[in-house]
Amino acid sequence: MVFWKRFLYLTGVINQIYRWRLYIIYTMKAESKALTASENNVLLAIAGEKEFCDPIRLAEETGINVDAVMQTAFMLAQDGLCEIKETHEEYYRLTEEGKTYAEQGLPEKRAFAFLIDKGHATVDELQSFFDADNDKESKIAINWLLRNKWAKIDKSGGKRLLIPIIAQDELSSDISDAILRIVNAGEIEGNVLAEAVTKEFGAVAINETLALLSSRNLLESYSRVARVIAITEAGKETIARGIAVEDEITQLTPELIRTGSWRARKFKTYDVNLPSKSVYPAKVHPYQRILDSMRHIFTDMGFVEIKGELAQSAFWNFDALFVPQDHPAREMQDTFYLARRKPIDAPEELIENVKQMHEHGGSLNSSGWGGKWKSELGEEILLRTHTTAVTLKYLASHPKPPVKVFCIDRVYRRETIDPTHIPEFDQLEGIVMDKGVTFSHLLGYLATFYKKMGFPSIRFRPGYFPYTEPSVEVEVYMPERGWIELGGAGIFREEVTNPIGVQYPVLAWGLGIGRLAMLSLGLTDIRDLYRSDIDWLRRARVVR
Ligand code: FA5
Repeated sequence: MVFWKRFLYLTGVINQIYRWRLYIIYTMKAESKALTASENNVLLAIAGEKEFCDPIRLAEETGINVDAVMQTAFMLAQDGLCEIKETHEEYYRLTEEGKTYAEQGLPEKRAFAFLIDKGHATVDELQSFFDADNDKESKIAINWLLRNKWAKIDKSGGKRLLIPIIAQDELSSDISDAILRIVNAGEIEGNVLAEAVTKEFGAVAINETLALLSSRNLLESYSRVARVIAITEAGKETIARGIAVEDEITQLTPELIRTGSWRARKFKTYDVNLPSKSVYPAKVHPYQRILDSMRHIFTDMGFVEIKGELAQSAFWNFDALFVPQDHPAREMQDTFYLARRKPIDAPEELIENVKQMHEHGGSLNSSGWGGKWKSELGEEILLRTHTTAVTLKYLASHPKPPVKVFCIDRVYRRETIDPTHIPEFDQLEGIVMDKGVTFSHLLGYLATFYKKMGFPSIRFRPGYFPYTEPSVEVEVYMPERGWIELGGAGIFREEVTNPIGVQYPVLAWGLGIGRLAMLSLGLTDIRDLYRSDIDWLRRARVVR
């Protein structure tokens, strides 16, 4: 009994001692954590510097490349052995056009010197001064001469005469040429650029000129991260204690696998959270991705995609859709017409039906639009103003139910350009024709589509289109912008379906894709979709 008591007491003590040993070994190991050869190398180099130092300097000292130095420094910083400070610096470089002007001078400056030299010049003379065959530069020059109020146009003598309105020496404080020249020497950091300009012109503000040159697409700015590194107290202590260097494998070789020696070796771990060099792999354009997802949504709902001609007859674009021949949308100022006509591309009987429908409502209980329908107006060729022309033409050649098709394509309108209007844009058109389809089905299709596109809040407002009854306008809600109109929809009137031989209800919609894409990509200007700004493209996410 006594023996067993002693035995248990002793094992308890041994156990306790063993635990202490583990504890002692563990804490000692944690305090003098082994470093890899390169960590050791970099830490010693950092310790050799009096203050924060540049990774390029450390690379020179250690013989390790800069990226590897930074990577190693991040590892050391994670263990608290060094500290890394980051600053973001603005850099500038010239575009191709900027480089041209840096060498030749800005067009408006050259034009101004020419005007001062001659006293005045006609627009044609100025054009010949630049390039008689290409008026791009002379147009830029005139635009900026007038905008800067350096010259004015005088039309009194029957000719458009450009006359300088300031003296040559008033331009001596203009720093735009100098900025282009300085940046042309190579990419340059903002403060260095400001210093160089100040040296030539004295203390001047350069930000406004930089913004102007950027908006003219002559100059690009981009941000760079600068990092500096310094040793910490913990780093100094580690060095003082003596560093245990441990060899880590960074690359697995066939040799290591074949011999099995990898089992006894330590591998360098990856830390995916460490900052790394940005790479910009090729990816599908964000706008194209949106078009593709729209296609998927409709094909998933059982629709088939169709295509149609870009140049349509006015007959299919307007008349067959029961748009009256004196409708304002048909005017030259709204529609791009081609300078030719063609016989209407539809069977004679169908043309006759449309004519009857316009003149007196055909065989329907409708009065039509009255007056005389002129086939020559239907023969005009135009760039389609909506994709409804495409679905309607398809319907006319497929009058038997069911029809469930969609079309994603470019349309053209003479528009004043602004952040939500452009003259070339894309529409998503769709129709469903079948026995028993109703207005609720139409609203259901649209609500489903917008929900799948990431717009759960939508509303329908009563609308008007000459070819649908009832008609609605579809709006989506954006928290920071309110309700935005994205498309039109309705059920085709019998005045449209009867002449083409369709006997069942047709649900139809035409949605603006550009506006939807703009909202879904967080843009505020529809034109940005087509500008392909390289920084924006790089930043655009592939997965939302
Ligand atoms: C139409 O084009 C009708 N054809 C839609 C339709 C089809 C109604 C079938 C009924 C049945 P609207 O002109 O409103 O409608 O244009 C539809 C959408 O295209 C607009 O809501 C808008 O999102 C977009 N859109 C119109 N003009 C422009 C433009 N200049 N730039 C960009 N998007 C535009």
